[in-house]
Amino acid sequence: MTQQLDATILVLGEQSDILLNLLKKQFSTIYELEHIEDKDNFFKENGKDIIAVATSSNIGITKEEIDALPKLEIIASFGVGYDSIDIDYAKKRGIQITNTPNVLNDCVADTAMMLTYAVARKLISADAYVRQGNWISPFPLTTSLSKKVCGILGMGNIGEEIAKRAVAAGMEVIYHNRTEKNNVPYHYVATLEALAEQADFLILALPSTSQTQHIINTNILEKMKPTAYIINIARGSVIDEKALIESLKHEKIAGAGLDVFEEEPCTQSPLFEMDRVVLTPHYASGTYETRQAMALLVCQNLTQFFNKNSLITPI
Ligand code: 8YV
Repeated sequence: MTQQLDATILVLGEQSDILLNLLKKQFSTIYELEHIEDKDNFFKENGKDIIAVATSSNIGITKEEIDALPKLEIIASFGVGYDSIDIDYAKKRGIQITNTPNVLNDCVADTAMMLTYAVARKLISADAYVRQGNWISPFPLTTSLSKKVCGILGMGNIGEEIAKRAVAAGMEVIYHNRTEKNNVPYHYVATLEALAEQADFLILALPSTSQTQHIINTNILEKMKPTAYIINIARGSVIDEKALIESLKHEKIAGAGLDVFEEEPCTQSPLFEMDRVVLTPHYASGTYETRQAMALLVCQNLTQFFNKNSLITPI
């Protein structure tokens, strides 16, 4: 068993028991900001002593919180995406930041494929069809994956895992990325427009940055085939959701599988009325195994930091 470190961690936002339990096991003092009533007073009293923060991709950290922690040295984030952290601002202050890449690649790629199968084979409608006792007539025909073109936008570590699974499904993989990768066997398409034109399934696996904000907009959606589907396991911000809804309404594309939304949690949307979409609650990494591995990596990074060793997954 690892020895508990005499160290204080400030946890931001509502975090899972998997992360909290591990933090409590490994570090002597854990403050959960979410459960502190007088937050201003907490920052006044303790802010100057806190050097380590644990947060997550969905919570991040605000500039005000960074400012209220003048001795902050490390932000350990649970999640691979770090669009909720102002990295430049933190780095200017000399704060180190870690995330949890790679340990979630398999589950996120599985989710991309699960949504791909679900939209193509109309899984949700087919399930309802049986449950509602409608199986007196045959279910309408659905769409095959094999021999179809899977266009991946963003050939990073997650994109590569999606590509392997798409190949296993008999698909032809093409991709667009900021730069062509010389270590992947898939056809590189030089522009997003051309990728959108060619893909039968356009899968988004790119990070959310100021450059990728609404990268999927009316112009790109207009390029897609009316028989094509779009799958998003990246971030809601990469799609102009209003434009997507319009495109689905007017049958400009065949359907969508979405794990992420422009506003999360998403509790109401015109998408809810559409049976050509399959929606999941930003849960791509949400398996016991992957969340455990992510929590462990957060704790390992913090342990390395307190022991003055090099960080495992610095940003
Ligand atoms: C997490 C994610 O579910 O890793 C990411 O970037 O979006 C997800 O894996 C989420 O951030 C956990 O809070």
